[in-house]
Amino acid sequence: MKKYFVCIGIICCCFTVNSQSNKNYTLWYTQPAKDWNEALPLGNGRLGAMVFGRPGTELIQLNEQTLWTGGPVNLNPNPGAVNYLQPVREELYRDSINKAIGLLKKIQGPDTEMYQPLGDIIIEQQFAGAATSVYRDLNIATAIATSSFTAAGVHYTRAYFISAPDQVMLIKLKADKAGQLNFTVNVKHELQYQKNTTPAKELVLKGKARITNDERRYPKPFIYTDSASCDGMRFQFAVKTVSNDGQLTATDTSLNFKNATEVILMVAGATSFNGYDKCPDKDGKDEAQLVSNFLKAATVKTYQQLLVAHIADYQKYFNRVALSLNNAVAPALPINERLLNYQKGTADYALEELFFQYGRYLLICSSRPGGMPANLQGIWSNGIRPPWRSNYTTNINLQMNYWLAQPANLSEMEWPLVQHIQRMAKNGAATARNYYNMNGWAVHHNSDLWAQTNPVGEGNGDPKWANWSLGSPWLSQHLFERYRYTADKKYLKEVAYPLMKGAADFCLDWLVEKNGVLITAPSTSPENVYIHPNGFKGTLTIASAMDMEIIWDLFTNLIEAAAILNIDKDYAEMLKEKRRKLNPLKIGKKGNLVEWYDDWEDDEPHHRHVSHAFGLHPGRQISPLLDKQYADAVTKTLQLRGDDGTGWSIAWKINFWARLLDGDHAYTLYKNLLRLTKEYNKEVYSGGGGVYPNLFDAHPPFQIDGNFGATAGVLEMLVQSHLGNIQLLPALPTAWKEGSIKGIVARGNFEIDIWWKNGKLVKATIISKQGGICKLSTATAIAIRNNTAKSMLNTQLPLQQYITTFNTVAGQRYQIMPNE
Ligand code: FUC
Repeated sequence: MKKYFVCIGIICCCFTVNSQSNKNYTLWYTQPAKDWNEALPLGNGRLGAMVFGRPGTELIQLNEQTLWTGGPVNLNPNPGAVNYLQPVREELYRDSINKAIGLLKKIQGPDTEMYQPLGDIIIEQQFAGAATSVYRDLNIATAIATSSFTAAGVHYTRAYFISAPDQVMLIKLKADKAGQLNFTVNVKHELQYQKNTTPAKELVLKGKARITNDERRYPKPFIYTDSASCDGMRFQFAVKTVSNDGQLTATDTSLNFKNATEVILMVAGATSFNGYDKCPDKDGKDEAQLVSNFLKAATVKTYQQLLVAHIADYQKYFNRVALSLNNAVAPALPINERLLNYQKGTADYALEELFFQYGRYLLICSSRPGGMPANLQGIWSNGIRPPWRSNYTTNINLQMNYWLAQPANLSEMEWPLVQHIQRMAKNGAATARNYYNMNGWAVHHNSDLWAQTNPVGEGNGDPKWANWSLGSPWLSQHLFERYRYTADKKYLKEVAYPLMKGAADFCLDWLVEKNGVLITAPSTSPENVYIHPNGFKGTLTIASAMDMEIIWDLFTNLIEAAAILNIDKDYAEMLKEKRRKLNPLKIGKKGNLVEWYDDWEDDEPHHRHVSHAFGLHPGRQISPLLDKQYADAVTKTLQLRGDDGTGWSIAWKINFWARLLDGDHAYTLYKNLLRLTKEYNKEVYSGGGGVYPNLFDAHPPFQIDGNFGATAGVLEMLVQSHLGNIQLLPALPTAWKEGSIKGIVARGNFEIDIWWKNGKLVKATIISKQGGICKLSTATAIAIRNNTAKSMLNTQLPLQQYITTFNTVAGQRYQIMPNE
């Protein structure tokens, strides 16, 4: 990449993209956004905005990452819960599933809180005649959105970005003829709020979130206080004018600009959130002071300085990875048209590149060190009752959000997840104790800003989701995988290992020995339903395959971690023994991997969850490179589940097929995900999982996990390292004949660039960040420069692979060439 002086809309600046990738990285449209799913997302991790690009009534919908209903978690709201586990088990062992379900509902606590929008900015622009040449875009290489239109011979342009270094949003409006810019700025919110203008002509909106979201007990209007001890979270945002060459007047509730040529607005927002264990009201931060500090600090700088700092900060992360497929050039069409053409079969490799990078863009914009993890919608949500509360759902969704972080070279962006796990481990210890009288820490189906961990459902939730209890071991996988990628032993010792051990303490208490094997009871296979041979439909089981695989994964990771840290030898031996006794995975009559305690039929054969394939991905228990029998069984299971589903389900399937080393099948799923979802598409297909016109993943509704999961899937197609060796191009689709990936990260902290042609490796380079042994696995023999590497054909593997082992020095780059 070279340095370029580039103009985007009305912004000119020096930054490092070439003009082709600039085109490839732009989502653009010739219509304003009709609805939220057409608007374009901006974010700095904390502050988010959806920009509609409407000429007359522009809408900028704002979010702040910490704005949620509620307050600190009540850790023991259901003291009787602890008495029910044994009765549940007894009913379950007798196959009286309905009785077991009834009793299990008594081990439930409150539902989670809800993520809330920060409010709307409305820019009412006056101009003569109709708006023509309407255009809007988002450039994900710079994280800048623009919009423009022409009216009565005047060309109007706007640009928008949200700065992470300066914590403010900038909006620049411009007319190409002097004095033609006339508009009013207003703000609003769906909750109760106040607005005013200050003597400095800042427009301020102040509001308060509900302390409870419980609609059953508190129907509309919402109750803002339900206990004397804590009130809901305060929030505030302000719009300030930082440059204006026309006349500005302020009413009590709006700003009016007349006869201007260029106006620059700055937006800052904050909440009173002061930590997951503090009342956001009486112990809250001073949100007004925060807003004022952000504005004061940023207005000292010029627009150009803010812009340059924003681009430099964003590109520090974004530019680490580049994907090129078949030398693709983006066609000169808006994204919505490209999506429709693509679905009809027109190849659009540039769209495939863009969608891959969009996942990275969204993670950089929604998950920054020091902040919260990306929730079900990242940070972008416009309803006060968002789908699934826009919370953290831990039976797949939160984890999927972070699969890409390490291989996509965005390690920093995963830190909010680690910190949230630390908070959940604290609350989860109380949950394990208060609900089950067990050790360690437990996380159930949902969490939120307040790090809630209890089984949800409030006594009415279906246990197939509400009582799923293995969140702590699954989340612990991320703790260990972070070590595997970064090779940071200090982190492993001080952060990951103690948390993983706490999760294992819970699992060790949760497991029960029955007929010589260890089982979990009660157990579910998240959200799926079986048909029992006796004819009834059930959700509760014993030792679902997923439970066994998740616990296998945690024990395996802990055994490895103890060896790496050279500690806890006896403990590791005990875990090995427990792992050996886990109820074994079974192969069913259709050749499938058995999901339940026995080989029962599914009520919904194409169910979106494929929980029992956990051992294939994200686990590492099943692989065609380890055991053909189980790999064949999981392949059969995936065939039975089919290639459709909700957005995240399709995204998971990309990863599954990549792990099965079937690049073409993984690619079929990637293409399925790039279908415009049903509300925007005349071509009807089942499920509706796909994308919206703004490339947000459609569950439907919008759920960001499918975006992140798809990017992770492409990374799995190009490099895998979960089994210890680094596999170069393990699942390359036939259609991607020629291409390159630069900056992808493999476990061991190796940063890799790969070039291929006609489906074969042409060259690769590997930078060793940490030093140590590098084990490469390739389809052809290779030679390595800069080392005395040994290359040998490993005939033990079921698929013929060349394994090349060599020692690396930290900071060195190694060249890999096919040895033909
Ligand atoms: C799980 C999934 C749903 C949805 C929700 C947020 O419950 O089964 O499909 O993704 O999480």
